[in-house]
Amino acid sequence: MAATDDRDAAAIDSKKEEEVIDEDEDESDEEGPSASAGTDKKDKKKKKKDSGEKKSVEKGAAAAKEDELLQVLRRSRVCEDSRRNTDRAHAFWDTQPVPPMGSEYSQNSGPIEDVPAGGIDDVRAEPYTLPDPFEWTSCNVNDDVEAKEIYTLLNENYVEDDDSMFRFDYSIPFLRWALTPPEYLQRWHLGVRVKANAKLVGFITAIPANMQVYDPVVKMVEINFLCVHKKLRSKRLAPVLIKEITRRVNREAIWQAVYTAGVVLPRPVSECRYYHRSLNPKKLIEVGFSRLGPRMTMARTIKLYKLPEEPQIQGMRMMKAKDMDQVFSLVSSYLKKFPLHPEFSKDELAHWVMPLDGVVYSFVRENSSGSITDMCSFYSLPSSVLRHEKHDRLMAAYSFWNVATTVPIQDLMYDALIFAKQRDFDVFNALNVMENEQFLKELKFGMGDGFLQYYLYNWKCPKIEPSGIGLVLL
Ligand code: MYA
Repeated sequence: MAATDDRDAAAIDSKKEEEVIDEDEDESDEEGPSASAGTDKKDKKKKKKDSGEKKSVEKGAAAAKEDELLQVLRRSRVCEDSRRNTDRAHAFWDTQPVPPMGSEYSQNSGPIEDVPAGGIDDVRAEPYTLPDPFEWTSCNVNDDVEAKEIYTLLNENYVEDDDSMFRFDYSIPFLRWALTPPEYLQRWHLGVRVKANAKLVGFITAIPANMQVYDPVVKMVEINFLCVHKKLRSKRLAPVLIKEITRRVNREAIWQAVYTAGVVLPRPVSECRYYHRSLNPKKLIEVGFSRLGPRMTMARTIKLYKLPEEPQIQGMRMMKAKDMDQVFSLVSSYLKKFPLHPEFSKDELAHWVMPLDGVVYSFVRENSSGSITDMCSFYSLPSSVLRHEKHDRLMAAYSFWNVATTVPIQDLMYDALIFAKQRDFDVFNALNVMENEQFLKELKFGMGDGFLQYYLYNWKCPKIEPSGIGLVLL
């Protein structure tokens, strides 16, 4: 967090650096004219290419095959491997203020590293050094062209399931919403571009958030959307992105962060699981998201997951702006019972829960005297279905903020499923966080194979059970 030297930051050894440059040139060739600014190295490369074309085609084919195989091996089971192999060394993470993997959970809470004596003046002022072909950029998600660049990078390179059947497909309106809560900073939407052609190949973001962890409320950031282009993987670019975002956050006198990941790193504060409720079982089975159960026919499966057309609780309706004051008191007081939860301002909560078509959906129960007594919400995060002849998108709703005070939470979430089905979602996903265990079984959620680890940066505290997590990151 505080000043470290540059060699450490760009921990890309010279051999690796060359590989990155080569990759970049391959990349540039693909990208057309702006990339053709000739260098000596490139000219030599071209001559070599012409003279041994046939040989290199054969070699190329072999290399491509090898590459393909490597891709298959590399992509396979990243999350599962990381869970099985928890005592491996972490060249980067072992240098960071996070608890080591096998260590006891701390019984008290507090920072792992103190704020440097000189405060932000002790935080280096200049960005970390990237390998030569690359440069930093602060992305403007409100600009249509830049938003599309972020969208494309993520759409083609972001999180996949362990079997590479699905990849998150965050929409542009969703990315705008996720990255622009009150007091967001554009310089925390950090990108890496190839200098030669300006292609965006790396990304990581921070947004501000006040988090209560056990007792203290700590000013933190939420880190999300860490992504390195597939062609630049395993070259230690991710640690440089993480260090640079840490520097930019530290420069604003913020020293803690919260983030989630499917992979196991040093060291989760909580380990949660995904559960899935089929809304469109036929499509889910067709795309391989779920399987037909033993002794089940398609017709019986469809019947099993059938839902009423309309919500069942009297007074349930879509949330409106005029509900905001009451929703704020409802959600703020509810979240207090969880050892880890955000402390929202009213503006922040309004940003996160006011309905935005295609992005976030919120519903409230209004009683006969006009009081809002219950609320539920979910956000829309489709996935691309990879290499499928019939379907290319899976519409997934993700459980967000839910508070039941006058009905059992099972009833409230039953209505959430109905609202999601009405809007053509194929599946409703929920983590086993907050009080979700109370409705998962009864509402026919199936346990997924995905885990989600919650992490705190530069904060030690006792381990938190999933039911103590009052936070959903996007
Ligand atoms: S989670 C979503 C992460 N993104 C994806 O899974 C998308 C698809 N994958 C990729 O784009 C790449 O594989 C990524 C790694 C970019 C993930 N979180 O460059 P490398 C460590 C943290 O050679 P690559 C999300 O967005 C890995 O253990 N570290 O690897 C939250 C190794 O370190 P070590 C990760 O595969 C992000 C090193 O990186 C992750 O080319 C929170 C290898 O680097 C991961 N998900 O690129 C970030 N995956 O040797 C932390 C791998 O030590 C924020 N690694 O094991 C920390 C707080 C910062 C702010 C603090 C402010 C105070």
